[in-house]
Amino acid sequence: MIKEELLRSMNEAIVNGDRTAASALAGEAVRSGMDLIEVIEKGYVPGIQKVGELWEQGDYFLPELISSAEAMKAAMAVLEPELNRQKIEARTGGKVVIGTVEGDIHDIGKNLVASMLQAGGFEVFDLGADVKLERFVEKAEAVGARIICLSALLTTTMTNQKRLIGLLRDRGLRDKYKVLVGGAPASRKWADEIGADGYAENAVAAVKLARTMAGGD
Ligand code: B12
Repeated sequence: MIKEELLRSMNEAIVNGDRTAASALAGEAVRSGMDLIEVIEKGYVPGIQKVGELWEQGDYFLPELISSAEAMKAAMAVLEPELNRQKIEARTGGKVVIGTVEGDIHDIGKNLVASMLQAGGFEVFDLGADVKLERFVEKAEAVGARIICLSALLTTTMTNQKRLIGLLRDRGLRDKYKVLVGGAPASRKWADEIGADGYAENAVAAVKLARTMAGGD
């Protein structure tokens, strides 16, 4: 299959919630030596974005969303080991603790950011989704991370990004960590408002931002 066709098929596999096709196409991309960042950003991510639009228009319901989310995970399960193997840039950027905040189970975007950070040379400690705020701090302290990445997809849970910053401040740890926030409802304005160190709108931008943070102040 030519590249454009492959990217389009990836997109469709996610929209159709077809796990088998999603992972088979990912396998094909790996075998043919495609740029896997491009595969994720131009093949799979537009698919899940389209699913979001269909849900917003009332054309998709929860079962479709779940199938699409699973198809996305199936593709990432194939791509991730290869991304890690390639270590897109073999320089270690330091340690990052990442998770989706308490009360929020959305993890597709967070997983993408974690994979890209890992591929970008960071040592990533992924706490998963619906993570208690305490755990972010405990883990960061335990492993000696410099960066904490908080994902939130709900307007009701994004306030936990703010609470985490408050928690660090209360413990006298605020200056020890760079706190990066993201997820659909977050924005640069929100990051400024809550005193976060940075915001990025997608996984590629998140890696760039983390590099800047790791490199200096
Ligand atoms: C898939 C999906 C689900 C799946 C999640 C599966 C999974 N394992 O993640 C399921 C079906 C389980 C689900 C459940 C729910 N969902 Co939902 N879901 C979505 C949907 C369609 C797509 C989200 C997604 O994966 N996007 C694709 C990824 C790639 O994008 P992303 O997450 O934004 O991540 C990118 C960037 O934001 C950024 N990023 C992400 N995290 C971070 C972190 C950092 C530090 C940085 C720098 C960057 C960064 O990089 C990522 C990669 O490029 C959105 C619609 C939408 N427009 O977002 C609704 C949406 C988020 N869900 C919504 C709702 C309401 C719910 C439910 C409450 C529904 C219900 N009634 O039960 C539950 C939530 C339960 C809970 N407690 O969490 C609403 C939220 C509304 C709001 N304003 O709060 C949305 C917006 C849909 C809508 N318009 O109504 N959902």
